[in-house]
Amino acid sequence: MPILSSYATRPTACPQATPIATIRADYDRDGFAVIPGLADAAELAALRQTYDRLFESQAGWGSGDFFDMLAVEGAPGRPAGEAAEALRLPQLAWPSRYAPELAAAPLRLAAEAIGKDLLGPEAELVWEFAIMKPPRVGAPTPWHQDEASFTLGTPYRTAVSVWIPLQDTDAANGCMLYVPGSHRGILLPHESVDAAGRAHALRAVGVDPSRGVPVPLRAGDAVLHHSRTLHSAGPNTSAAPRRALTLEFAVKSKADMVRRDFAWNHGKRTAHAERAARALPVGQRMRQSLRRTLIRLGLR
Ligand SMILES: O=C(O)CCC(=O)C(=O)O
Repeated sequence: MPILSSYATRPTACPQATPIATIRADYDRDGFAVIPGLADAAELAALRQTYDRLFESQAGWGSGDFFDMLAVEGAPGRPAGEAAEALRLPQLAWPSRYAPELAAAPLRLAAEAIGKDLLGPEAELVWEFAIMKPPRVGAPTPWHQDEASFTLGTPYRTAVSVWIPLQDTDAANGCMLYVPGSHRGILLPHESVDAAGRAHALRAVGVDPSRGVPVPLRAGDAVLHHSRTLHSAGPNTSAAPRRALTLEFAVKSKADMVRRDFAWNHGKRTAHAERAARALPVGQRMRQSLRRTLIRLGLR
């Protein structure tokens, strides 16, 4: 595959940027690769302010984009209307909807260049989310493979995620952990973190956590991973928030469309997906449902 561009065109971020060939070799061997110097300090400082504004205001709650990955909204003892309880793993999907400046951020363009380097020029951003682990109570991110979340109609089977922390990350505040080489193994069965499938997060079944390698990063560095690579992140025991942005890239194609849901996604009805459905105009909701039916019947 041709090397199209390089994030090394951003000399202010890191004068010794790693050549894309090294990133590719690490990624092919391990299923993840560190990218030094993806973002510069000023960009990260501005982004931290944006995060704090978005998470404090719970931007995107009504449209279902804001939720706690582990919580079961509406369960006995939990408020139904808003995330008033202590959040332990809040996520905001599509943060650039709420902070449009993110769409043109230099770190996003640099990540996209790497996505295209690895997957080809047709690769595009397919998913974007922000996670904030609150100080002291931020929960671990369960072991999972991103592929387990690809639901019926997802127009790709493989994706590359670029994980960009907005401050230093280590074992104390929840750095990423990866099982090297797991992208070449099978997709493990997964289960919802709550038995009724109301919470967002999935966890892989049968993981040996001792095989996980922690990947601490300096602010400005990033790490990318294959959609089958087993990964998790530790709790945040520090006194400061741990903020991170994930940008996922893939090549969409009809031939690669997911045409059957995985068993663990069958009964999944998350509260935030219900909020999202309620926020959609009826016509759009009906078109979505028709599309899913046609895919299921093999007519699309
Ligand atoms: O930020 C985290 O805690 C986890 C992120 C993650 O699982 C991902 O980017 O795929």
